[in-house]
Amino acid sequence: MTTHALLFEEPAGDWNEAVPVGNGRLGAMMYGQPRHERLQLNEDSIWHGGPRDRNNPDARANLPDVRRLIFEGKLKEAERLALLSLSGLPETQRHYLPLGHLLLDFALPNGMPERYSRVLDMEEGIASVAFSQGGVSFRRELFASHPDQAIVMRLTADRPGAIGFTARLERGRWRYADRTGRTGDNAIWMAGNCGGEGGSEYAAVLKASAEGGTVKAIGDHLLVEGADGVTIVLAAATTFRVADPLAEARERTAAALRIGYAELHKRHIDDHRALFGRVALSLGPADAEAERLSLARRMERLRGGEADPGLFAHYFQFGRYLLMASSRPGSLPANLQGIWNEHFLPPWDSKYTININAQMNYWPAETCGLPECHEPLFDLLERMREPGRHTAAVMYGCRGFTAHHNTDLWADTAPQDTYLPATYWPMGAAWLSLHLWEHYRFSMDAAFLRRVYPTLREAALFLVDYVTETPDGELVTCPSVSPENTYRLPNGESGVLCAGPSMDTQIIRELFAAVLEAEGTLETPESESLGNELRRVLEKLPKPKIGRHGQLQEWYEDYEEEEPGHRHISHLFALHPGSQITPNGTPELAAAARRALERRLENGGGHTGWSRAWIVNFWARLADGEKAEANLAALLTHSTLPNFLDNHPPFQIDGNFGGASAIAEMLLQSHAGELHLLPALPAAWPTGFVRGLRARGGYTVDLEWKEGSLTKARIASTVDGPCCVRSPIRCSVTVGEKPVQAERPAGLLRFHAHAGAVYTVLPDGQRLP
Ligand code: FUC
Repeated sequence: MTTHALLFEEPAGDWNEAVPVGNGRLGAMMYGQPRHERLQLNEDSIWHGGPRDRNNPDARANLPDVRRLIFEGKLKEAERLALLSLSGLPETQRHYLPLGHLLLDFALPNGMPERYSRVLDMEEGIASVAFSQGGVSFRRELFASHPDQAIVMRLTADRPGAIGFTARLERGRWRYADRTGRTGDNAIWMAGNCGGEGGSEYAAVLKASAEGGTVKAIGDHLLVEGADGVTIVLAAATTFRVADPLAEARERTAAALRIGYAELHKRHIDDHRALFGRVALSLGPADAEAERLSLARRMERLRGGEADPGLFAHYFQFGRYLLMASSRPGSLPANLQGIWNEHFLPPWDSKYTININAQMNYWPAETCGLPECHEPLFDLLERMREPGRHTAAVMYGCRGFTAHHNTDLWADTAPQDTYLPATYWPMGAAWLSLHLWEHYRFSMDAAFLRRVYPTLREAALFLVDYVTETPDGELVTCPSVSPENTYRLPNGESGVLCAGPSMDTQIIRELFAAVLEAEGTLETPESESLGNELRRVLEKLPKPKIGRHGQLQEWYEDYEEEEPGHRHISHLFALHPGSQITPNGTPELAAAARRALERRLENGGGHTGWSRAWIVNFWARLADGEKAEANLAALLTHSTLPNFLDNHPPFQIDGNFGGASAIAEMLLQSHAGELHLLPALPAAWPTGFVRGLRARGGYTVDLEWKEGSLTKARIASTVDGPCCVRSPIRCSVTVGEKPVQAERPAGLLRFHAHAGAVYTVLPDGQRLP
């Protein structure tokens, strides 16, 4: 067992106690029951139904009236007309489905299981179960191999011939597989249609090989008897990617068994460690006693107020583990449940909610050293361009491409639901496009920027056309919403549709600034540049406003809100993940953002996992380590399931990713043109180190601290350029033993960094060890 392991004392009684493995495309939740093992299975492209054009053909004709009614304050009339003319036809997108279960029924010696243990080893990406029964020790190891595109389970016992079980694949009582059977004498399969018009065909194959004993396929069961050791491999596919999913799954399982367990295991561990091992984090002295405790016990201690910084470090690494397991090059992006969904009608369809949730999933991708895991999101965004262009043209008569607050497997861009506070929000593509820009800022890869510039440009172009003039001559989005909050007019009427919610204006600023900078970097010729159009809009965008409570205003007007503790905190986008508000650069706005955040919290905010995770990121950006740590503790104690997965409730994965991102933000920030070292270090983590965090500008940063202050930083630069470090202690910089010339205005250290060089930053008076 490695240092990053989650321990469980008992088998999972339900899904919320089972542990996840995944390779980006295939996922499994392992229960670890000695006699009746259960793996709940997913394949990322198993969704109900096919692609459709759901754009409402009556949108464009009614748009001017919807706008007029909003500006006239006739909210109910505006809502009614929006509901009729802007909603998708039909109202919902597609939903994600489980593949099914692998059920293993074991023949065990008499007696009760003893010395039971269940472990999720995050460093190796292996879930395992061990117990003894009737004097025999049994062990099962499970992983989802990315290199071999299969789920692999190895079963061993310390007595020859002790392993026997039957295995079958199923989809539950009310969604039986369409077809099942055996193939050859050691494999079984199930296949069918995902359902709905245009639904994909899916197939899964399970194949086994044993040392000693026998393996037989009978009917649609596998029967293993008297084996010393067994390897089972499972593959699945759909027509979303391949023409013949059954043939594909058969070939994958056959290829995996030909490779053999030892090699499968090695290839998996090499692949997994190469990504996982990039970042190391310690938030306190090694605590061997805590590391021996089960996760349940540690959570109980934390809830009782006991300190356990190591558990926060595990939460951080679990977020990284989950991103690797649910989003790898070639897979679909991590959805609301990552890839782990057991429901045929999952909460919120287990799809991509793009007014916060999908974006939050990817916040740790760059900072936490997993930039390639970001790629599936870019692929989805790329697929959204064509439908998004159509939506922009048909619904709004605009150029460019747009999407609303959700998308699905088919990159659907038409509005989802008829849920007024969320549905009529045209900013989904713009926000997602900013992820391309972030990827560039971290890597400084100009070839990547050149490739994605057309997408950024098209997202901006839509907004150039979409914004409309207020009576005061400012340019705002309309209709839109401040996701998903409700405001009250002075006359008592309440509503959600509005003109110019702060978040939209902030996203426009961030996106347009990105496009302008990209055009500068890429030297886009004047004739092709969007520059003039963007600058014309930027000049007329409303400025951020501070409202009557001293809070950053959520809407164009200083409305009262219906639910002041609302889970969405959209108007703080400019603080995080945006970069327009910083305590040093815009202190007044930062104070107003703080006030807005405090008001949410004073009124019961942070009650969903993802909302709490966003709050921690905000506190980190406000450089308040104590508040960040307290809210992180609340995320773990109030919004985390027994298997460490985030609890909305129910399970929703975004909080895990938002929490991991927040821990990185507490230790290092780079959004303000400087490397801010330990910006929000709480007193609870006085000693520690982090290695391998990535920063904008092309840097990788290691930090060490003691007694709450920085003792050493190591900055590896991949590009030539000015480097600015912010640290509360005066520091100097060297390359090896050689001092580097630097300017040192208060709190800052400025020097010229060279590509390939590694810089050591030490507080004054401290020498290299
Ligand atoms: C938004 C949020 C909900 C939930 C859902 C998936 O609608 O407001 O809290 O996260 O997405």
